[in-house]
Amino acid sequence: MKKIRVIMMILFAVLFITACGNQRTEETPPEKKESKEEKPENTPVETASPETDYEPAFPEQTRVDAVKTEFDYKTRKIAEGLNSPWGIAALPDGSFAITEKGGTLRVMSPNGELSGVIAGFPEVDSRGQGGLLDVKASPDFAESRTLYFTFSEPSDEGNLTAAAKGQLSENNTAVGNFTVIYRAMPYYESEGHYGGRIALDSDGNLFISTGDRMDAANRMRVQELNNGHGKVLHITPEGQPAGESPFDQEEANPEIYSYGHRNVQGLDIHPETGELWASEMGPQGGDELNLILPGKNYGWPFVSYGVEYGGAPVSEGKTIMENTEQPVYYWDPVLAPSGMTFYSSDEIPEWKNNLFIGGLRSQHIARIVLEDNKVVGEERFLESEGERFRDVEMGQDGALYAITDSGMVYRIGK
Ligand SMILES: [Ca+2]
Repeated sequence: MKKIRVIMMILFAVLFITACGNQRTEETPPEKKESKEEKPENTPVETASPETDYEPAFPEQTRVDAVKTEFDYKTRKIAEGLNSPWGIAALPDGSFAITEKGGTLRVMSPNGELSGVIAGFPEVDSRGQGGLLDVKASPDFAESRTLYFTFSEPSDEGNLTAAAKGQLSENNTAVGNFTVIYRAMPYYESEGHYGGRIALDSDGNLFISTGDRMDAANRMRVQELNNGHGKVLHITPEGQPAGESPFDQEEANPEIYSYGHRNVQGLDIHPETGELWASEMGPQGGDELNLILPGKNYGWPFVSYGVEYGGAPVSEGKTIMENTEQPVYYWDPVLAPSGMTFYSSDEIPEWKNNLFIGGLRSQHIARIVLEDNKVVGEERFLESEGERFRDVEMGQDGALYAITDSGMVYRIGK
């Protein structure tokens, strides 16, 4: 009996202390905390109402449970003053090449020191969403100094997404031998939806994304295989088709790898499976994460989880259609996903093979945890900074480096 009384007293004491604790939290206004502490597990990171009534095709396709990084990582701003940076590429010595939309390049040292402005590129059409876009280092960069670029190329007949290569001088002051290797024909007069991301496969060939060029009048081109709009293209360093066409059609351009894309702004290869993944800007709602397989149709403009700006349905308002691929994941409201990278380092083990995607409108970096090609967790980084994250890259040191439209570089890592 005595024992039971003691246990009862301890229980009362615990209850009393807990109640006092609760009282205190109710009275004290909640502190502004980083989102990683705010969001409990087993609820999605997204709490805003969706912009559409569409239902996902499978439960893990949107608003999966939040996850929280346990590792004690640090975030800091390491550089500022870039002029509308668009693409950041890790170089083998730990430094980075960073494009500026207006048509210039900078090199940043591992600790954030910026080189002078590297000019001398051909004219780019930097109106609207155009400009000098992505940059990637060739696998043999240490010897060849070759960088690949995408840019919006102007002409009398409109503009287009072009891919090029050039050699960065040893002293990081110039890019020589600048050569256009591919043009996503035809020219079209528009200031938007260029796509423009580059990913390199294990053979050193390039995947290049292109967009639908923004006008509804041009949209159907993305469903046709005789042009370069709204595609993922697969080309050699010389700009030739890389391998056999996945399409059994005479009229299909042999460099087309996949089609039916609205505006792919992020591309990277999964470090273990070697498969290509893409982030794609949707309209209002319906931003997509896609696993890109050769010869597949990603549905735009027939299917979308978003609606037109203003709320009208896209095409017939369908989210599922035969012979089109479902996104692995979608965001509604939009993330406005831009550049992205898989995390392949051992430095922060719990991030291994996770995807980090820069968000423009959402103003955060999304961490996406994948298992068997399904999304099983989402986390937000740098949510309180109020920045549009244009591209994310993993450095040689296993930290993440993100560029913002306002010209800053953030480092997230040990
Ligand atoms: Ca799609």
